[in-house]
Amino acid sequence: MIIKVITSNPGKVKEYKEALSSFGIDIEHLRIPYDEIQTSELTEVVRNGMDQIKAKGVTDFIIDDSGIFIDALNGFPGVFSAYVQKTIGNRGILVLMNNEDNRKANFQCCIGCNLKGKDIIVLGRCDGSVLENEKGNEGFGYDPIFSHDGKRSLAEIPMKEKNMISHRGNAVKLLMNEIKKII
Ligand code: ITT
Repeated sequence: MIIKVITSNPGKVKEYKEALSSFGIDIEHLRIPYDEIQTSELTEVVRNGMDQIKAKGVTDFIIDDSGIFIDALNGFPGVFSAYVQKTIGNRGILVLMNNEDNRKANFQCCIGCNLKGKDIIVLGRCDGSVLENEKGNEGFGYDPIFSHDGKRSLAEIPMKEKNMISHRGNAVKLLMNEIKKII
């Protein structure tokens, strides 16, 4: 089975390729632009994005909207994570977190999957913390400043290991439970 992964983010493509191959699913990467509506819910962004893509006649695909939610910043940047990464980046987040004792944060990944005429939406989560400094060269985006175990950043662990514990890896597990019901 082949599923189209629609994203502008090459880091996500690599992770889906690895995570889905263990379930015998191949991916085809497509870049199809769609608007991300302004809302506080990742699931709403995904639901609306799926409708836009289906309206173009595309089927059997995955889209993914993810974000980091930092407790001390009342969940910021959350759904604005892409914009914040592009503007102030990881360094800017570390500045906002300067002298902050509560480093708790969670990463969330919402996958919208259209398969065999059905829509599936799942939300995976990874709890952890914002590190004091950027660490590691693996991964992408916020990986150098987010840690799931309080020690290593997600950019310091191999992708296979990241997929075992990450928001995206957890979302893929939930997705596969649903896919098994329809194939
Ligand atoms: P698409 O919407 O085209 O898929 P994007 O990079 O804009 O790509 P998101 O809006 O989902 O994707 O991502 C929000 C931000 O969070 C963006 O800066 C990503 O690089 C970052 N991000 C997403 N998943 C991540 C992960 O697993 N680890 C670290 N950063 C991540």
